[in-house]
Amino acid sequence: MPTPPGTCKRTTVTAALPYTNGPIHIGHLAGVYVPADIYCRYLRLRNADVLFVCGSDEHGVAIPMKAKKEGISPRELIDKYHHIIKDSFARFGISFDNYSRTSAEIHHETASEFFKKLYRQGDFIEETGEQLYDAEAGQFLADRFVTGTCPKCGYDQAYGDQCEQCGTSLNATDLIGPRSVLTGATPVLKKTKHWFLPLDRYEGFLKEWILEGHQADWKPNVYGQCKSWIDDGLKPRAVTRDLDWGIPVPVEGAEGKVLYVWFDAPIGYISSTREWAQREGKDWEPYWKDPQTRLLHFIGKDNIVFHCIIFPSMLKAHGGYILPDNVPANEFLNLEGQKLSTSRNWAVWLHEYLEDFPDMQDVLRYVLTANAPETKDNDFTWKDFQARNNNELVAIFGNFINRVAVLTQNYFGGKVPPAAQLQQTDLDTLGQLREYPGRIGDCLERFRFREGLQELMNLARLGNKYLAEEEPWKVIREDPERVGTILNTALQLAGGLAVLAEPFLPFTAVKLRKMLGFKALDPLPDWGSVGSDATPVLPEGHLLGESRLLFRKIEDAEIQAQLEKLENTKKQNAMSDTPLPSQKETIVYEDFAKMDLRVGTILTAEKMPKANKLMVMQVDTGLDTRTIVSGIAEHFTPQELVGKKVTVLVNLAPRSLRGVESQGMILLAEKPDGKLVFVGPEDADTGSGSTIT
Ligand code: B3M
Ligand code: ZN
Repeated sequence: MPTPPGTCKRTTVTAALPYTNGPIHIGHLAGVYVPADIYCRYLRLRNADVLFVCGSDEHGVAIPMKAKKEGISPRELIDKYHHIIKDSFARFGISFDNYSRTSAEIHHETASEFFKKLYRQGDFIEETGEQLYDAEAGQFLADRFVTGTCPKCGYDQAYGDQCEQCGTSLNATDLIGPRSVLTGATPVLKKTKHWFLPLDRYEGFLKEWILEGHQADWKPNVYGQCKSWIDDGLKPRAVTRDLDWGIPVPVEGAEGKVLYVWFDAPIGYISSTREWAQREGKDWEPYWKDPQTRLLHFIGKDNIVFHCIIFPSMLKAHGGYILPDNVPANEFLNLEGQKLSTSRNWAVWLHEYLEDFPDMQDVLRYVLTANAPETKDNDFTWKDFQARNNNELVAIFGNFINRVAVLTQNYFGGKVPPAAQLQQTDLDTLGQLREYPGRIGDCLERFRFREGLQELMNLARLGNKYLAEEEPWKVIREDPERVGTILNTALQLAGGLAVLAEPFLPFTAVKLRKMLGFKALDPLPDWGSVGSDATPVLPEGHLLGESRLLFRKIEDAEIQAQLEKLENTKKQNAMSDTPLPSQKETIVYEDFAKMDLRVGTILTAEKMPKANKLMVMQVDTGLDTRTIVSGIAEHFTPQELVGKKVTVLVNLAPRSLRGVESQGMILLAEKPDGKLVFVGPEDADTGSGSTIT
């Protein structure tokens, strides 16, 4: 049965281990890391014992595939992206207690021991069977090395181990019409030995643990996927692979084989915990073995089967481990209406965002939480990003805080004034403030982060409404004491925001606490103390700090720059999608010898009036200076062209273009993004007319 949050001794929170085949993008953040971080920050503010672990997932076929594409070794690839990922998480405020990596020795050791225990217990089926093999590449095809049609949903880009469309886990031989990703060849079947985890043997346990035990508290999208797999009948799954990249299978007769990445990766959570415990001098076992520990996995929906069916079956088989209490998987986030894609560079990369929008981590945290795909796929657009920043963070949250700080500075020298005579309106407002820790806390404990953020913004709205109704700027003339009471009340709301915003907007919370005169190392007021008049967050006489704007407006030009970046990506993708024109029919040398190519220099250039694409140029070919007309006016300005050395086909018959005779052809090439470049001998003698052979 689920462990109610308030009754557990400690909480272990894991976040899916990102593959080191690329950087982190907003889909990863919205789906997994921002909600997990909000949840852990909240628990810390409730003085709970929480451990938040993650690390880089450095095995699996995705790594050697990407390394080959980048022309580097798998080792170089994982080092490159592990550091980019780890650094960008830290700069974005994802507050892991430990961020490890599955290439670490401690993980190899932990995963090997785990495998050997199941092996010794006889939990695996050892079987020599037929697997897909690419005879051309001389390699077995597993996981992403093979693609084909999913037998369950018909998706034609399913991988050998999983269909990303419907989430079903697959054995490669299940695929319809499999194709090798390495050579495109149709695979053949070849015998090889592997070790299988007999998931069917855990059907009874899974039915009782999930279908009976978690129907009420697991998200419908998670529970539903588990139910459909269990109802479809579970099959043995290979947990070893014929690969040279991964953790060697630690038993006799397994040369050339490694652990399947989805066998070792979830054990990475345990390794990361062990690594943390070694560093901190703690005992790791209670976080994974004490029944009074609550274990939570934050993941994306394509990882549900591994975290709810396979890993729990492994833990059950091993014995001695607790099982996840909840797996609050999110759906997917799209970008400008299209699926995010690492391979097609269709993404907003975290490390690039941090460069383009310095000191604005919380704006992205805010927008990704406000649009979180908690129950269905959702979309990120740059226009919405700008609107939410300008119309919500600046206009509501920032505006309220700025008014309270400036008015207190102007009327009371920045000191919290006495709350002399509280009127009903003040009491009502403070009464509402007292409800917010519970309202927001309840949302977070049910993994409803969007709702929790909406409640936080409602508190800021309450502050604006209160000031608008009490109008201290008018009352100050005849009743400064009343204004003191109004601002004291408003400051309690501001102090409440400084505490309650921390899980969502940690960078803003720090700025706000400084503005409110807290020192960086002051212990944070307790979550539950917000609104209590026994321990006001901002007592009378407390001196505020220097006031500053918490948020700035985002200008159209900044958004336009991002949209242009995506437009370029679209063009590059379109180019790479467009098959290159096949080679023309073969010509003989004599045909080529007829062409007279010279090095020319453009002396003058001007756009042809009323012809958008045409540029009229005077070109020194070394033989003479002649007029050449080219359709390049949308790619270059006349200024860019003057002095340019170009390759000219000088013996092309003259052609009249819009009444201007063109006497030759300048050679250009088109790049994937559609830009034109000169095929030009930059270092050749200018206008020498030397013949190119
Ligand atoms: N590396 C991420 C993914 O499938 C995968 C998660 C592992 S969590 C143990 O996108
Ligand atoms: Zn499918």
